[in-house]
Amino acid sequence: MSQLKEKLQEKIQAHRPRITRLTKEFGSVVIDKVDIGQCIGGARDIRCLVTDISYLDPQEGIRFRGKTIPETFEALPKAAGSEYPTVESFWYFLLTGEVPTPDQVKAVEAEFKVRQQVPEYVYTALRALPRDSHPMVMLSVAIMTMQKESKFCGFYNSGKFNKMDAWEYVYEDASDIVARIPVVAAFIYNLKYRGDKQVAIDQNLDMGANFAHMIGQSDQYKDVARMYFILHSDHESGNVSAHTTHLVHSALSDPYYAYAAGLNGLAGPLHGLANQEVLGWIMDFQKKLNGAEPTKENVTKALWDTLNAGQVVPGYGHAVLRKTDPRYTAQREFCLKTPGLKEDPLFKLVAMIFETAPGVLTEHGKTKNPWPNVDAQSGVIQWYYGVKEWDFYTVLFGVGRALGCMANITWDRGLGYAIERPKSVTTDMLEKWAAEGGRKM
Ligand code: HAX
Repeated sequence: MSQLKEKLQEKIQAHRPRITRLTKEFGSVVIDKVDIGQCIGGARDIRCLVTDISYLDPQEGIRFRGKTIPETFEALPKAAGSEYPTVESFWYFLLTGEVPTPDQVKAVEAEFKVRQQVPEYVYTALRALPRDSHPMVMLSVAIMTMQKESKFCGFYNSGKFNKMDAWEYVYEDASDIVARIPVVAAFIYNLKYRGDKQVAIDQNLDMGANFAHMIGQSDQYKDVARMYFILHSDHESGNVSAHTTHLVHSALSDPYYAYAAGLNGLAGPLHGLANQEVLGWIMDFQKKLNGAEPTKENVTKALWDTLNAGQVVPGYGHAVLRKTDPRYTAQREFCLKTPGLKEDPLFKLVAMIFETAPGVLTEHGKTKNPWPNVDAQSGVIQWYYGVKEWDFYTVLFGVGRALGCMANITWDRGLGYAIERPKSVTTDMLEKWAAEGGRKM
């Protein structure tokens, strides 16, 4: 058993009695109410999911295992010659809640080197798809194609399946998916945009650095990849991709089925596809400018044109957050400290939208949160480094999100969480309860 798996075993065993006690002794303690608005309005704010991997505070933003983004970056061991941690060290931290030592990080890196070999049939399947398929379709297909490798599924079918050990097989699949997904993403990038000019894995590089290498990027992009994958990893478990992954896995569908489903949710424009939409919106705006300088006035007009056309301003608003997303801030700070990037016209335009959009959205009066989310800033960095194919941006999100979704379902099995099955009601029932001033219990 690897060091990480051993540590995880220890943590899961220590945690199990807490869940047993809560269920057995305190199962009927009420923690929330549900109103008709929440039933119709996407179950917003109903506290009915449990995760210790991350927590999203509406004002403060995300904490991974209790740490803010700056605290996380500060605490974790750094990649050689970089001020950013490796994705491998972050994976250890997400899974266990402990900051790994440099040796523990090395062990995960070595484990990933073995796991990251993608079976050739995945590439054959991807090459057989129409080349103009959306890259998120390709990523989802690639994950589904590998389902036949599932160790969890093998364990389930072995006749020896039991609830106590099931997490170990989820861990195996989860680690395989996390180690392979950047390699698959690089293959898709090269297949779609670089004439199928493929680049072999460099065994000496950590995950972020190897991704940069495989898509033909500069040394500087290694940190972009590390930062990007970590920032996009987890946002507690109610968001569409994490919740879908959790829901599908709750039926004991294996991690391949579960994450392919999560990716399909991530591909929605109100969720992960928003990063592609942001770049599309900016490019449209620039085209309409026809060479003129962007100003606060013409940005304001473009925002109102979008709103008056009944569309959303991509990259702004959030279902939970009520302040600027600290994932936005972390990326903005990366831009501000990177010579060249902070003078880049696209960055300047995004900064101007940041100055303008919250006021416009507040005046528009609909959104509960007029502030930017993670997707408002991320495309600018990719564009600056030459990853200009913006329909690929959600794939980058999907690589990062795998870390959170896979850590979560490993713990779901470790703690034996139940199959998810909320109760539905009819409109007639809602109308009856509305007339009666509430449901009689
Ligand atoms: N532009 C225009 N209108 C917006 C808006 C925006 N950016 N954000 C919210 N609204 C509107 C909603 O569409 C809704 O209108 P209706 O009453 O007509 O339905 C109203 O304001 C209230 O919405 P809300 O309660 O503030 O927000 P929701 O929880 O319903 O939705 C969304 C949250 C993120 C989906 C929403 O803010 C949105 O569509 N934003 C733009 C798309 C985007 O950036 N998505 C990425 C979010 C981060 C993420 O998940 N990344 O993966």
